[in-house]
Amino acid sequence: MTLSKEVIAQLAEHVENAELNKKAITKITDDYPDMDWEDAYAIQYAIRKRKQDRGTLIAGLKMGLTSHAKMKQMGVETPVFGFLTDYGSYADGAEIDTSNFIHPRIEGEVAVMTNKTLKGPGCHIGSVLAAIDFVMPAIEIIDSRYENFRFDLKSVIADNTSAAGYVTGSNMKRIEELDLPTLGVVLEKNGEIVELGAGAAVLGHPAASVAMLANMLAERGEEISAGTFIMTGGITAAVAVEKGDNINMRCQDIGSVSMRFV
Ligand code: 0L1
Ligand code: MG
Repeated sequence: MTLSKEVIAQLAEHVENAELNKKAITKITDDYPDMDWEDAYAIQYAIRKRKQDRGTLIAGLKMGLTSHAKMKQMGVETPVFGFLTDYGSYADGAEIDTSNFIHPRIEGEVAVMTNKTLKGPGCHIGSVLAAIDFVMPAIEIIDSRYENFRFDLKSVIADNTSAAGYVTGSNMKRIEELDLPTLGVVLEKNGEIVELGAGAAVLGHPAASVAMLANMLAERGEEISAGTFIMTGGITAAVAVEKGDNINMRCQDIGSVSMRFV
C-alpha cells in the first residue's frame, strides 16, 4: 500500500462524486502514479462503504475485463472485480434514464446465483458448477467515471470497474440444462445486430470467472456467500448507447433481455 488512509478516503470521495454528479474526471493515477493494487481496491472498498453508510445495499458482485477481446479493447491485462448496487438494478424491458450516466455502454453477459459458499484459494470450475443455483441472461451497463473511458487498470479498479447498472432477463435455467461455453448471445441495438458472442469469451467458461472471483477474494480473506448474484463478465464487447436506443439481447436457451434508453 502506498497511499495513506486520508488519501484513500479523498480519492474515494472524488471518484464517487464523479458518479453521483455524472461528471467525468481524469484518471487518478495521473496524480498518484505510484499507487498499487491494494490502494486501488482500498479506494473501491471505501466507495462501497460510503454507499452502505448512506443505506445502499450491495446486490451482488461482478467480474470485468474477462475476455481477451475486452482486455485488448481497454489495453489492460488482468480481470478485475467490483460490486453491484441495489439502485443499479433494472428489470427486463425497463426504460432507463440516460441522464443517470456520463457515457453509458452495455455488455452482454450471463449472471449466476450461487447456493453454496465459494471459498478460495484453489476454487475451481467444479466447485463453482456445484454451487450455481441458476443462470440468467443479463446486460451490464458500464459507465467509466473517467473522461473518454481513458484509464489504466488501477484507476478502473478504484472506480468499481465502471459498474453502473445491470438488467436481468425474466428467465432462468438450471446450470445442468446449459452448456455455458457454447451458449450463444446476439446483441441488437435498434433492431440491428451489433455484437455476437459465446460464453467461452468469458475466460473460456463463465464458471471459470466465478472461480477466479473466489480466488481473488480469498487474497483479501473474503469468500462468496451462498445466495450471491454475480455478473460473470462480458461475452460481447461494450457497445455505446444513447437516449432513444432500444436494446435487445437474445441468449441461446435462456431467453432474452431488453431495455430502452430514454
Ligand atoms: O465489466 C467490464 O468488463 C468493464 C470493466 C471496466 C472496463 C471498462 O470500463 O470497460
Ligand atoms: Mg461487464
